[in-house]
Order: sequence, then structure tokens, then C-alpha cells
Amino acid sequence: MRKKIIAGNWKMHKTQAEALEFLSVLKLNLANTTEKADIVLCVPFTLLSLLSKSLHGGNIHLGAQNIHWANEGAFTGEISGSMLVDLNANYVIVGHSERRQYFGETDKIVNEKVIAAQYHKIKPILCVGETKKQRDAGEVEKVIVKQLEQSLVNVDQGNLVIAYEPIWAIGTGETCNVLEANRIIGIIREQVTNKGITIQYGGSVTPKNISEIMTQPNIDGVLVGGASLNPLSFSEIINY
Ligand code: G2H
Repeated sequence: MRKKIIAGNWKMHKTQAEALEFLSVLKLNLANTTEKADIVLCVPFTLLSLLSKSLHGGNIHLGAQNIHWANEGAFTGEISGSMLVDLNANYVIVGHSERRQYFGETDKIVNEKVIAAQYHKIKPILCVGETKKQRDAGEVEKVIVKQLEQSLVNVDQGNLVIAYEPIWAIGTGETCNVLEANRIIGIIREQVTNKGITIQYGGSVTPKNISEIMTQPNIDGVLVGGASLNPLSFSEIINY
């Protein structure tokens, strides 16, 4: 049975006070039933320390949104794996399309970051996905396979999560058709050697579409952006 993971990606949102308020409302609204999935909150670096003290175990884990490939050095403004370990981050998002688009991250850089995370025993959530142009050109499979091939060189597939995030569905309100997301995730699973990897869907996930997404046989969870910022909508997603 593959592990299901529901992760929130707060991107560049929330002060410390806002994060604490979020957590208290979230905890009040989580269902008391058996957990269907592990919960991960991928928050800005500035909130890791604070939230690690407020989570107190349970089924909510902490993640970062980026990691540098080097363990230390002259890399102004960057954060290393050992620093993330120090702040109790168990997961890190790597290769999110916003990092690729705005910060020039290539598959080679993504690969080095995945390896750095694993070296520090932090579980990388590796994001892959195509642009609208690539989809319209019929290149989805080709793009995804290339991203996976280049990002997974020398990677331990026993300590990895993959998120399929079609770029055109991110923050746009335009969700990928669930059957299509399920099909692409099936293709991703064919590409990996460890068939037990958790593979999530990401892109405009909301309380409205979560049940349909989670019933797809290939989809093992979700990476949620906008809807993870509000504790009520995120708890609805977790309680799907
Ligand atoms: C994709 C997703 C979270 P949203 O970036 O990773 O964001 O749910 O806002 O589309």
C-alpha cells in the first residue's frame, strides 16, 4: 500500500503570528477519525523553527520549499540541508516550476538538490510538469520523461516523493482533468524503478475537487498551494 501525502505549499506567505493562528484553527478543524494521509506543511524558512515547536509530533510534518545543493559555503542568501535539519524540516520541495521559471533551476540543479536533501535524510518532493505550450504541442510524455531522467541520476528512490504539477494548472483555477492527471502519474510510475513511490498531483487543488482526485488509483496525494493558506479550506482537503 503506497503512502498517501497531503502537502501544503505556502510559497511566500505568512508571518509568524499568521502561521500560529493558522495552526490553531487547523488543529481545531481536523477530523478525529483515522488519518487517511500524512500531512506536510511546506512553509517559508522563517517559519520552520516556530512551527517545529508548535507541532508536537502528531501526523503533521514540516517541510521547506527549497534547499541548496552544497552543505555550506559562499552562497549568499541560500539555505543548506544541515540548516534545514537543524530546523526540524523532514521534507523539502525541489524543482517547483516557480523555482525553475523565476530562479533558473535546471534539471541538473534539481538533481543536485534532490541528492543534497537525501544526504541529510530530508525527503525531497520532486516536482515535474509541462507548460501549456508543451501540452498543446503533444509533448507531455516527452517532457516528463526527460525531467525524470535528468533529475533522478544517482537518486535513492526509496526516499523520494514525486509531484506531478502541470504548470498551466498552477494557481490558475484550471485543474487538470483527473483522468488525465491519473494517466500522466501512471506514466511517471512506469519511469521509476521503485514502484512504491508516493506520487502526488498538484495544481489548483481545492476542497471541491479533492475527493475526485484522491479516488484516482494512481494518485497518492496532493500538493496544495492557494487552498493550503486558509486553515478551513486546508482542513476540508485533509478531511476529504
Ligand atoms: C502548485 C500548487 C502548489 P496551487 O504550485 O504547489 O499551487 O494549488 O495554488 O495551484
